[in-house]
Amino acid sequence: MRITDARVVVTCPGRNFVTLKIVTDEGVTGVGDATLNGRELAVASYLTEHVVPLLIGRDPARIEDTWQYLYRGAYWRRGPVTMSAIAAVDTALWDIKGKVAGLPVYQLLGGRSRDGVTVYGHANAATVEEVLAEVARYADLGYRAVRVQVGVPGLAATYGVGRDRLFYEPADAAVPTETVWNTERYLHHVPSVFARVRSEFGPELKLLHDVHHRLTPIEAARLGKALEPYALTWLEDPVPAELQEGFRLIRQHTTTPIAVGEVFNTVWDCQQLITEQLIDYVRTTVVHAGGITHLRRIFDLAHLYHVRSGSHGATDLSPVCMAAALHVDVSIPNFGLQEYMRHTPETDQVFPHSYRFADGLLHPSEEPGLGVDVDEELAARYPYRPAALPVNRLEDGSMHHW
Ligand code: EZ4
Ligand code: CO
Repeated sequence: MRITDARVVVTCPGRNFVTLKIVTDEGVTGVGDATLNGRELAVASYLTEHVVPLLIGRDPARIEDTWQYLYRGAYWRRGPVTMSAIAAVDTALWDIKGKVAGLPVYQLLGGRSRDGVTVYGHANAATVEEVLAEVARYADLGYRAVRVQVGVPGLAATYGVGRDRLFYEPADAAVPTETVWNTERYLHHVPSVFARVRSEFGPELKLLHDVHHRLTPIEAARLGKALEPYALTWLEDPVPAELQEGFRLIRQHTTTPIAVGEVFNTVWDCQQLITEQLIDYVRTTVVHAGGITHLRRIFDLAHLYHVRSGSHGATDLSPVCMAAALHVDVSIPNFGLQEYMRHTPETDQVFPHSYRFADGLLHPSEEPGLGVDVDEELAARYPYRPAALPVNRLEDGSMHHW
């Protein structure tokens, strides 16, 4: 079998997605997500100009060799653009291998380790009263885990508090929206929110919170300590993670579990975090961390150090990524949680898929391969629309982390 074609599909059914579709001489095709929020066309161009020409004529069965060829062959290693492009190729090749074998991809990864994939939903609201109603809605839908983000009094906009209830979408404008941040107000407010949520919903519901890289280690340590009575499942991205040893200070001060990694693209980004047991959940995912092949390498290292998976699954990761993530999630020994933000009906139509949600769990497709596709004709009806993620400033105008 040989690869005869590879097409890069850019589409905007409500938000932008980049998808690679690999075609073989035997008519078997595979898909991979290549979406990098706010930088979509950089990956599309990397694929079209530098990767697709190398794929034509290759044996699609050689997944590991193709991964190494694209990683080492670029000379310029790592980085989100390169690794998202490699991820798309890798994911599509796993899809093809599953279809050729007549098996869902999770069977090729060792088979099921669990009945289903526990996911968390997103309760976002401006006020505490509203967010309690949102948490209740997710609990009613059967969710066993909920991430809680709430507006901070005195701040016009807060990360994770969307304009639309069900479809939170931060990439909202061609030129980044500017938001304003105040750490003192935030640190003062958040513990009181979780006190309310925990007392209302009891001990069983898993609660999570995303700091979105906005604190320093000592501030994060203070927040982690303040949240201990409310037994969070994780505190996410407490600080920017370029400095991996920065997490040691947080660790020394709090038993609140720490999750990080949605912006990581290789195992090297979390090597120290994992091997020094500075985190509890690693949030790397298929599309941004080099595909199924490399993600499994990260999770295997994590498993040695009691670190569990907690893959990113926001709406900018397409149903193709979610389909692939579920095959990994259901098969690995150290699965923790999977983020799940519902896509809009338009997106679901462009990416027909057969994974399904029931009782707080997602179930991977039982079809051969990944069980997801891209409808290229429908995709063409939704042209690309430039959309960037926001930026964030302190009240004195200083650039801060978003
Ligand atoms: O801001 O996916 O945990 N989820 C998140 C997301 C990210 C976006 C970035 O593209 O932090 O909402
Ligand atoms: Co996050």
